[in-house]
Amino acid sequence: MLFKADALPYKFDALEPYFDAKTMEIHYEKHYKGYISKLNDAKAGTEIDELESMHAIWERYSTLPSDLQTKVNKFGGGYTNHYMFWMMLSPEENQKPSGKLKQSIDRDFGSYDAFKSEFSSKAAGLFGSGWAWLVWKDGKFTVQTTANQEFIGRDGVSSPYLALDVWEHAYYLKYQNKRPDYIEAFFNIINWNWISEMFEEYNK
Ligand code: MN3
Repeated sequence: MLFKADALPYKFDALEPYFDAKTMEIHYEKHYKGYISKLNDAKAGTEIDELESMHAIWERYSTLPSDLQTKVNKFGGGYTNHYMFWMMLSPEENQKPSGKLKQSIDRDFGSYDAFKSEFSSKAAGLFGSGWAWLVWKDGKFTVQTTANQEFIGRDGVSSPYLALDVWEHAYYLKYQNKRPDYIEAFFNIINWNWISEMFEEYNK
């Protein structure tokens, strides 16, 4: 059972000028596909080789031998995180959370702007490579970060509703060392319409 890259729901240049086409192309073609190929190699011949989704692999994660866990964490995390990241971006600019999602963000952070400020500062402050997340757990939103490709939902109880890749490969061509500028740009192209629908669906 070989995993394949999911098609991007927009073109590489669709997120310009916020995310440039060259970065999107390298990120998708080289980094994202690289994680999938390494995951396929890592799971070949193991107990998870016949599982048909990352969801099924994460459900088994805690029972796996530690060397396989390490590989799933790196490459399965790279696959899962990037898939979420692609889906949470949209060429339709300047969307905002709506419905239950907006209500919950307002309740847990005070306002959208307060949420954005906390998310941006934690993403900017993350040392080295990793991800920043808006996470729903036990009926409450928080902002969390993870190192390298660790998937925040690996514990089975944390549900990510926003994912931001803060590895340098995600922004260095356009933004060089200015990670805060990349984070600010990201907030223009978040697919809040889809995220709001997803939140509504999972919290009926
Ligand atoms: Mn990346």
